[in-house]
Amino acid sequence: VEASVPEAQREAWRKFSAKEFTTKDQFESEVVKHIETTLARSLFNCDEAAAYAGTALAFRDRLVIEWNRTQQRQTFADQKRVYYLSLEFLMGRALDNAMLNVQQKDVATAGLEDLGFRMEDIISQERDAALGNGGLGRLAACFLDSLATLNYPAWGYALRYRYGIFRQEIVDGYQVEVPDYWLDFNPWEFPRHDVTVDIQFYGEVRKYMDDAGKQISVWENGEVVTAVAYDAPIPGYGTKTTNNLRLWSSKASHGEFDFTKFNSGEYEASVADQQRAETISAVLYPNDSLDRGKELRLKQQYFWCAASLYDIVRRFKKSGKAWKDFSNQVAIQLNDTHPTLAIPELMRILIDQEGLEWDEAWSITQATFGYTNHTVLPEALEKWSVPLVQQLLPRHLQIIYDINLQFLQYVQRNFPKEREMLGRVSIIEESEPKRVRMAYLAVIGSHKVNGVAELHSDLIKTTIFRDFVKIYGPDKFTNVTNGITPRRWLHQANPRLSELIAAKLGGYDFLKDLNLLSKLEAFVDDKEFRKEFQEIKYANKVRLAKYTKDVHGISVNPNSLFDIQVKRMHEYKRQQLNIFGVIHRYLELKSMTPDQRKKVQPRVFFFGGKAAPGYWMAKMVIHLINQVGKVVNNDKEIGDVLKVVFLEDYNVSKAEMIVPASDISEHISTAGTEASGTSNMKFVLNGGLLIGTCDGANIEITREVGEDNIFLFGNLSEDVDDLRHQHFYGDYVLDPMLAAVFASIRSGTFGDAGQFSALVDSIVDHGDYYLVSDDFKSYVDTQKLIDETYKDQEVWLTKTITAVSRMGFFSSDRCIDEYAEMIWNVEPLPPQQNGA
Ligand code: 8GP
Repeated sequence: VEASVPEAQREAWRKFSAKEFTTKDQFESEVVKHIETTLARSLFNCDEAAAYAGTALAFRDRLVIEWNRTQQRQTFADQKRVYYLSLEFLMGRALDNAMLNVQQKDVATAGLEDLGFRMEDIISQERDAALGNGGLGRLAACFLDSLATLNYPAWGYALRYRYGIFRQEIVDGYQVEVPDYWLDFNPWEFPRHDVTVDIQFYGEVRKYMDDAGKQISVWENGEVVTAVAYDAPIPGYGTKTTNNLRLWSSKASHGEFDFTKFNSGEYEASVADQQRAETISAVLYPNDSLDRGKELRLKQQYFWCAASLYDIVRRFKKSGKAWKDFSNQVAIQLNDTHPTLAIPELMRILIDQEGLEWDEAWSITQATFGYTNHTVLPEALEKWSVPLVQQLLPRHLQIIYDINLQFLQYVQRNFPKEREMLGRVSIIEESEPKRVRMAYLAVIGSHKVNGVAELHSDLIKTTIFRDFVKIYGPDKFTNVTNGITPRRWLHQANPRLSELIAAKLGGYDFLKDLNLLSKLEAFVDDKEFRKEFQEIKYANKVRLAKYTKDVHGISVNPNSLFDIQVKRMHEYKRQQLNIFGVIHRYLELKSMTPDQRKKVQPRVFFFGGKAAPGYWMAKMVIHLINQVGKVVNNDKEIGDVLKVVFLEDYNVSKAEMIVPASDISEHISTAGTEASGTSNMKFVLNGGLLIGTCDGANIEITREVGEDNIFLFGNLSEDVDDLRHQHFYGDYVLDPMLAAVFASIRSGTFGDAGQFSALVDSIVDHGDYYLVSDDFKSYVDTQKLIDETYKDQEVWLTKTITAVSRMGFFSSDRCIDEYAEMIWNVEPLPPQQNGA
């Protein structure tokens, strides 16, 4: 590696090299310097926003020092790196995380107090980086935290959306979407105007024979858009390793706008190109599990894949190694099928630009990629129309056809008697128009395919990828059960619980080795510990109750059982089952005498989550929840016994407040539909119990915490097909309690019944695809059991403490070690003691 400063002058550099603050005074001096100079403010006009900015910049400087060192170290060490390609990184806020990971929050808290500010107020000034929809994006964010914490040389690659996931407002009980422009002030990103890549679209492919008689393909005459890199530092916890998240932003390739057109009076045309280019990275698609096949989305995917691969290849080529070493230096993980175009793109680079033969290029490609599947829902599986791909990426379509040809020939040779299989496994679906099945391309182009929880990984092998298991053998398919970072989801979200655990275990090692939590079980009968544990839960509930009052104007009693379901709104996640259960409870309460009602366990049902803007049914459920809340919360007869709250605009930073406040949280998807779930893990880790179906990671959570410490209900995934069949042939009876719920909705108890008819009809008349009726009784009975159990607070407390102590398995650190060993074959690169 070439250094730009000659040896003789380096002494001066070393002497004046930036240093990290370690004391309160140094911190304050950094903050004040930034407020006075970077922001041009003073003590006379420093509001909380400015104090946040100063604090963030002080910490940013600190991160940058280690970030630079980490990148140098990784370049010198020249060992294999991981590249995590994800269209979504749902990061949330960065400041609190940075302070805790570099272990300087206490210093900063004291420093800010000196300067006249409260840490809480400063933290809450930051906007969430909401570059994701839900689970998949948040998982990617947890993985970055674990990769850095475990010292793996790793980069994330994504798009720098100008608008993240929309902000949700509830107006008259309906969801309204508001754009999330989050880049007004973002101290965490570094524009790299010198790191750009020109990305081509459209055009055509010219083929010719070169002098040696080899066929050459040239992709030419397209439109070019420039990708500009923006980098963000990702600090590990308790390590100096600070990795990089690179986000690509799109801009017109010829700079600002077309002056020739401008000068000749075509003002609008002169900026049109520029705007078209910038549109590519403008907005995150807000569908959490529906593929709409829009051209702009395909453009985003290619733009991001091509820029990232160019970057990765450029870095590899600097090392001067031979191509056969590529997959020893580079592991690329495809987070769902969104980055699948990286497969034909790498083939194009290797063949068209680097002149490799097909077979060698293909074996490098397969050895480089791994693919993670996050869903079996058919509507979520990406399929791009062939004419669209032909037009936008003509050379890639040829390569995809070539990959398919080779693959189908292989299948034919090995399974000569199974001719129907060819049509089933072809990358090209013979529909009208024909479509490219991206999941198949991802499976074929990767050396490992993984699901995200045991049940899910088994299901993909017997459903969507069944033929591929036969073709490649079972070893290509594996499982890595999801996890969460205990730094954000325990230490940051629930500092008092983290502190209590540290006090019992003799330090914070458990944040790096979550299995140490098992030692907590020894304190399950410790009176003092139990008391503190319970006090912390209560304080967290008080905080959520206060928020509910301040923001939504609804008073809730923190002594009630807090029941929470927060996640994207989707029929398969069955928020409708929950709200129907609430209505059933309300009807029961109404039929009781006041004395009987007094004996009922008071409960607050909290809901939160966004619906995709075009997902009508999900929006209907939001509306029903709000309508039920309106009726129930204002019913004097009911009082505190039942409350219903819809928490507006659920996001990562709100989750940090909501999760620690649960007694029960709901993870009640139709069995076989939720690949894993990750909030289930967060809730248990924070001392809440689950009500859930036998689905996704709920099953493994049950195995870890024990059947006594979770409330399972409902039909099993192996019975789902039969039950659906029975619905289809009218061979079933609607659950009578549910029928009563529907009667009350239809009678107008919750407002104009017409608006909910589609929701009710989907269950009564249209096959009840998500089996709400089949699971209703079991759900209601289990909720009763929860009420009974909760009445004995000592029993409840024992369950929650026991469950927390058994959650070690669900750290995302465990996931990353599994990926590293089974899929990537990479080693950590810890910083040296001397800081080099
Ligand atoms: C989610 C799965 O639904 C969830 O079960 C799982 O825990 C999570 O991924 C992480 O593995 N899937 C998505 O969030 C998803 O498919 N999002 C689409 C927007 C791409």
